[in-house]
Amino acid sequence: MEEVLFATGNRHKLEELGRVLRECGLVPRTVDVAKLEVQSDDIGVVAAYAAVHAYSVLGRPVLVEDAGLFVNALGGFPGPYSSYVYKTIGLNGLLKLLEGVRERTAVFRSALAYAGPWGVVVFKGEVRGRIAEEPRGSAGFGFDPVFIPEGVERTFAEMSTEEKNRISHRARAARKFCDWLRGGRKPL
Ligand code: ITT
Repeated sequence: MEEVLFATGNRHKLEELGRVLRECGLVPRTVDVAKLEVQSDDIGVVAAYAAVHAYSVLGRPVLVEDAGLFVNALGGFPGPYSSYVYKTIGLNGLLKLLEGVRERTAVFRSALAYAGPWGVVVFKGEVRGRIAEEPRGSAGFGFDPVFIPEGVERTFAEMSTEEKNRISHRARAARKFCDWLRGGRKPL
């Protein structure tokens, strides 16, 4: 198993990503680097800048993920601001914004950026679903209790990490990263 640095302060992300990366022979090790957060509607841009910045600080190849929940009836809000919105108005605040709204479709998106001497590459994953009427389940983190992926009746917070990883935005982005590595397109 080879180590890959992952700059995150979120242990749930580490756990979810770790399970996928192990399948391609990698173990993520967290590093503590302040995340440079540029403003953009595109989480791929946010992740890319943050990864390049982390690489410039560490001098070693590093992964950074930016993720968010995009609610269609709210024009994509909270999207790139998901972390802040979760910390401020939280799940109940989001549910309040959707009170009486029947069109509850949403997309979870992940952008995984890998920066190194080659520059930066970005892998994206997404999962479509809808926002539940009330929070359900205690697994996972963040908006998991209110997100019901398409084709399932349970929220992400009612699933094991393994189940979530079969379909999640993060796991999908991580598998693309693994495919890229398997293609031999990187010098670790
Ligand atoms: P980093 O240190 O990696 O930046 P973070 O939690 O601040 O950790 P982001 O900036 O990418 O991460 O914020 C994304 C927010 O979107 C996160 O805090 C959650 O509230 C939400 N989110 C993203 N992916 C999620 C998931 O799989 N399940 C639940 N909520 C998620």
